[in-house]
Parts: sequence; C-alpha cells; structure tokens
Amino acid sequence: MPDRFANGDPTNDSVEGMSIEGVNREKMYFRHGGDLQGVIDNLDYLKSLGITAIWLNPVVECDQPYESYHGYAITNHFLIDRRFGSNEKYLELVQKAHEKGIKIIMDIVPNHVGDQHWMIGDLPDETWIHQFPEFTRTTYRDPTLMDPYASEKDRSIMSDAWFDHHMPDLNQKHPQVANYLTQSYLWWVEYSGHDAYRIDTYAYPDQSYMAALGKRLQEEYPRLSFFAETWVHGVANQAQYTQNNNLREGYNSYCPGVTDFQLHYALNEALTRTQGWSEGAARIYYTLMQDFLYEDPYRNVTFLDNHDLSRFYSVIGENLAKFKSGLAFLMTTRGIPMIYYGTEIGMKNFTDPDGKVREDFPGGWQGDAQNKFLPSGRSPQEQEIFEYVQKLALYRQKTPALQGGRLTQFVPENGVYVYFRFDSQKTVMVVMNTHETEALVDTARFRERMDGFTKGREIVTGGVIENLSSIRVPGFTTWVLELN
Ligand SMILES: [Ca+2]
Ligand SMILES: [Ca+2]
Repeated sequence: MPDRFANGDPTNDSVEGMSIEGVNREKMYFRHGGDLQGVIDNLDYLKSLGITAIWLNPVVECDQPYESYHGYAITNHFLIDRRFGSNEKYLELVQKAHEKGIKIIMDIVPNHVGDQHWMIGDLPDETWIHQFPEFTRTTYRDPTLMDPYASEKDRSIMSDAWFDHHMPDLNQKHPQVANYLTQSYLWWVEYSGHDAYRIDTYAYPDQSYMAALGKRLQEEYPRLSFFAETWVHGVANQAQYTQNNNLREGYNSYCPGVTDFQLHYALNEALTRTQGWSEGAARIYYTLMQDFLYEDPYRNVTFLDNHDLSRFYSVIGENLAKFKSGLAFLMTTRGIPMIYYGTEIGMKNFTDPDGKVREDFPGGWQGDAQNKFLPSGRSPQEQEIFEYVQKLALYRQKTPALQGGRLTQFVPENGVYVYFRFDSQKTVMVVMNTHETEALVDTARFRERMDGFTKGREIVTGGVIENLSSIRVPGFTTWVLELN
C-alpha cells in the first residue's frame, strides 16, 4: 500500500491540477503521501527482513476525487501517478530493487477503470464499457462462472455489472478494449523490466480475454510471473482459474497461480477452532489434499492477510504464540509466501472499515513520533516479531527444501498437525500444536520421513531436540525443525 508505507518525497505530496491536492494523514481515505521514493529508501530494510519481491498495489495514475490512495480505479494505464513519482522513478525502483536481488510485482486491473479515465469521458464507442439504465453492482458470485446449473442472468450480472460506483466495467470482448489492455501490460514489462504481475479481481473480466492475456504474456515473456487475485470460496473454483487443470472442457486460463484464499481460511480456522473431523487443524489437511486440482500448487501465493482483510494478529486474538504459529506455517508450507506490510511489527486492526488495515507504517514520515524501521524504535515485542519473521524468511531463502521441496503431511490428531518439507539435501519437520495445552507428540507414525535422523534443531530458537522419539510442544506453538 505505497501511499501508507513511507513518504520519501514530500515535494510530490501536492500535484497541481489533480483531483486531490495535498495530504491529510488524519483522514483514513485521503492521501497520506507515501510514494515510490519511500520504497526505494527502504529497500535495505526490506532486504534485511528477508523479502525477495515487492508487490505494490497499483501505482499508475488514479486521479479520482475519492479514495484514490488505494489505486484500484485507474485513470491512465501508461503513467505512474505523479503523487507516487513518475515513470522514470518506477524504472529506478525496478533497477535498484534488482541490484539488491529483489523483484518487483505490478498490480493490474483488467476488469474496470476509474470513472475519471479519459476513455470514460470520451468513449471511443458506447460498447467499450458495460452500461445499465441505473447503477448495477456485480453480485461477486464467482461460482456462476463454472456452475453447470447457472442461469445466464446470474452469470452476466457477475461478469458485466460494476464492481463499485465510480468503477465502470470494461467490455474485454471488444477487440480494441482487449488490445488496449494487453498492450499496456506488454509495454510496462518492456519499459521497466519488472518481474511479475498480480492480476486484480481476476474472476470479473471476460474469462476468454483473461485466457488470451495469459497466453500472450507467456508467449512474449516466458520468464514473467503472474498470479490472479481470486477472493473466492472453495478449492475447486479457485483451482479452475489456474492453467492446465482440465477442470473445464475447452478452457485453459494460461494463468500460473492464484492467491490462495482457501489456505488462508484454513489456517485461520486451525488457529481459532478446536480440531474436529474436518474442522480446525484438519481443515488445513483437507485443503492441501485438494492440491491435485492444480497443475502446480507451488505457484500459489499464500498469505495471512492483505489490504482487504483484517490483520492476522487481530484475527487470532492478539495471541503472540498463535501469531508466530501462523508465520511459521506460512513460511514452511508449499507456495510463495506473501507478508503484508506491518505484519513484521505486529500491526493490528479489523476491516471495520478497510481503511483501518491500511495505516501508515510508523517512521515512514519525517517527524513521526516513532520509527519502526529501526530496532531502536520498536517495542521489545515488536522486535521479537520482527526477528521471528526475519529468521524464518532468511532460513527459507537458503533452504531449497522449503521452496521447491516435496511436502508430506500427516492427518492431524488432537489438534497437532505435522508435515515435512524435503529434498535430497534437507528435511524440515514442522510440528504445529493448535491446542492450548502442551502436547507430547509421539513421532512413531512419522517414521517414513524421519528414518536416519536423530536430532532436530529448531530454526528460530536454535534449541536442539536430542531425542526425536517424542517431541514436547507448548500450547499454540509451532516448531520448525531441521533434522540431522
Ligand atoms: Ca510523497
Ligand atoms: Ca467485468
């Protein structure tokens, strides 16, 4: 959320002629002044935390009179918003990030534009957008897209009605609209050399166009990554947005991965509900076992929270042990882990409303009372959380078994979920105790993955377990053990 991370250039806070001039940090939905320079200035901070890629919410122009700070109502596809910097500044960000081994992910929004976009003020053709006699909102019901029993009415309202007021819905079936969008995405890769796209509201544009876009991106830039935001409910419908899954006859999305909301729901449940047959910790198991639906589930982006969700620390009741458990799971299960800014210092709040989970990162503004970019500005607990994230992230970076290694999971018992990540070099055993009391875990049933190992080193605390036959795990705690 670049407007809320760090204000590296106060001279761009007010740009003459834009709908919103100036900043007001007292107002949740006004602009606060964060910018690309603020990200550039803190690349070393992010690198020290163990970050290897940065996903920025949209930074192209969003010259809307209300709530323009989040960037999702684009008004110019080819121009970086001047409150964030310039096209040249974006290029500089990509280059400086690359020098530090960090990738940049651009957020794109093929479904809609802001109503202040030039094309809306002077439509080339009435059919460039979906128009209704009065404002009509999408139902957000993505199952209608693949439901064999869906009505045409439900399907068309889901796809063609507007995501929100001030966000006209683009008609990607129109060849010139499709061409315009595709060219803008190709142009940015060519211009800046960034590494990946995150595709916003993926279920809402015409799905034939999304498939054509995916195919085109892969043809033009085989090394470009991209993943779809799929805020949906159900593994099967989430999986059908990914490529080569053979779930829908005659349809291939050419989309390598998705944001794994299903695993997010499962983890939340594991840490907030007692295990049942398929509930609590078992829900993680039942979610991951459905990975057979994907061509490659390792391309899914996993997360604890994001800019649209209540912050994880609040969701699990500000329980530090559970918070660490969630982080340990995120950094060791399959997929590409995404950490929302501020998680590393335990920022909290619920989405009531969503502006509350988009607060300024303390220290990003000159004169801030506290500077949490520096250890001296953090409370002891914030420092503890920062170091916990850092240890896991840096360990993951140097441990291929956690990146592309295989996963073996065991059916949870008594709230204890055990899995292994392993390759020919290393085996990492993760023991997650979701129960509030200490567990003494008999490891006999995990032998098939523990043969030849006698000791385990917990990678965060550094503690060594000398005898692996049983493992003692405190309540709500997850041990990440490298086996030796
Ligand atoms: Ca600024
Ligand atoms: Ca649409």
